[in-house]
Amino acid sequence: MSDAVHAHEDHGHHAHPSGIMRWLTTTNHKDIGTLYLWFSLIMLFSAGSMALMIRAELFQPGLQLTQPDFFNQLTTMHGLIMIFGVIMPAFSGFANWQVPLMLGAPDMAFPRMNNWAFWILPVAAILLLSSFVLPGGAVAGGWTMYPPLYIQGGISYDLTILAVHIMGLSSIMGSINIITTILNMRAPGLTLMKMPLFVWTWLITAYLLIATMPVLAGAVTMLLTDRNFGTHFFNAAGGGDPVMFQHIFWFFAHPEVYILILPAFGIVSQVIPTFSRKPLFGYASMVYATASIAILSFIVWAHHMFTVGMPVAAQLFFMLSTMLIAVPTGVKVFNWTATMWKGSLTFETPMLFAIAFVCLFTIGGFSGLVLAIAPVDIQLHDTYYVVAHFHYVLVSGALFSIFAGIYYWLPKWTGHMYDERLGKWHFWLSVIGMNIVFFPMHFLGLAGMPRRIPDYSLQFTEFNQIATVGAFMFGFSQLIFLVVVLKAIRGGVKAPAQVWEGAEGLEWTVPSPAPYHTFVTAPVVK
Ligand code: HEM
Ligand SMILES: [Cu+2]
Repeated sequence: MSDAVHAHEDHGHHAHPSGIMRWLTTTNHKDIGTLYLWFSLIMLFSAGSMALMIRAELFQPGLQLTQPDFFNQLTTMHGLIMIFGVIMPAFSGFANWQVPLMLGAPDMAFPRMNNWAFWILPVAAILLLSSFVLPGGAVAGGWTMYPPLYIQGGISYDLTILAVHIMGLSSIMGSINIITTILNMRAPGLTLMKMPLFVWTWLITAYLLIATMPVLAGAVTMLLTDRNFGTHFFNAAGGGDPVMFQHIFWFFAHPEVYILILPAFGIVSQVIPTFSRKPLFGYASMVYATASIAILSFIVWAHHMFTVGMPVAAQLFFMLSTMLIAVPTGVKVFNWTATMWKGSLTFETPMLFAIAFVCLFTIGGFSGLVLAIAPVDIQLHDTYYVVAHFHYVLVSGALFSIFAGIYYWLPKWTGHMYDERLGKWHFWLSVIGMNIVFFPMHFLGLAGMPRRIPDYSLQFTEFNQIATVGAFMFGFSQLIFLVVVLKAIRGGVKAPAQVWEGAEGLEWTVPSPAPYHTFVTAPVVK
């Protein structure tokens, strides 16, 4: 009894450790958000340099800089790290910083689990990156991990499976935390249908993660036992089926692509109303559209495998269900446009990235619809057209929304305004560079250039050269972003609590920088 009382008194406000121990042991949602965001930025530069090596090799036909096997390691690790190491952790960083602030909650529901969810990520990153120096090099079978390649490879394949398990565990812990926080820790009066859209999109994303990460874990565990323990799940010689892997993998990975985009929809839905000085058009329809996209994402997976040979009825089902996703997505694009309609618009950097998101993500959505047409996809599958598609949705979609969100909330996080002039330079160089890299890839794909090859036929040279020039332009302009962030951390014009004139939400009621502990007593929302 007295022990319990003692323990209760002890908990709370003693001085928290400083230096490295502050970060290792932190249970503070803002610290953990910052850790996620820095981790993501470091991974962006490491996977980004792999992309530049890939593009440098592809500047000319023939083999210049890399051997084919190393080239395949670069494309595989680039994809794996960009998805699991950059986009997902960045969104977790936003969730940690913003969900409690937007809900008027003092912290996340499970602060210690929050600490674990982050700190196992660098372990996974080290497993992945260090495999470059192991015998046989890093994994080279593509981020999609298809057998038989993934059954045949060396030790790095086992390490990658372990890394995928760790990253999945981190996502599940993060999601449990986010769902519990949103459902239980909202300020009095903040009903679900009053929540900021960013919180809504993360709530739905967290459910997607909990539903699909175990599927991925199952798939890679079966790979592991096929590799090491004599099972034959995916080995045709032993009665297994490699196509079964593709079904299991894409049952995870198509919802996964929405995990990579729903929080982006959330960020853009915060930024556009602010700089339009109007409330979001169609709030409720945005919530329902997000939920519909999430539900539909479970029934379209085989659009990634039209070429494996499936009954016509199945082809039709997956083609039409995929096209159905364009309806709620169209609702969203309509609502963002309608929010801007007759608003008093201003074009600060967050808004520029958000507008670019709406325009360019839509291009990616359209090329997705083209790919969804089964007979067309049989021509375009595994060509550069697919590469163009997913970079439009992931770079000008997910990544641009992350930039929009960083510029939008950086003054709240650091207490300083970022350098608007440098921000605009970063925006324009990124948006122009990005289109120079990826737009020509549509033409390359239509002309038949396969993806994942280090060498190509002569007729593809010009578009590849253009793409490589754009890639270096895009890549190096990210250094401007790094400078902007560092400058804002070190100083600059002091940011007021209400950073943006038109912004609404509880995060703008606390000072900038947001104090270490906020909403110790809950605000009341009317
Ligand atoms: C209207 C929405 C969308 C449609 C109709 C669509 C459709 C498709 C189809 C049919 C493919 C398969 C192409 C092939 O391999 O032959 C594909 C590939 C892909 N999509 Fe989408 N998509 C949409 C949105 C998205 C979004 C939002 C993301 C991510 C943020 C995304 C990421 C990807 C990726 C990464 C691949 C390539 C997977 C791989 O083979 O490595 N897509 N998409
Ligand atoms: Cu898909």
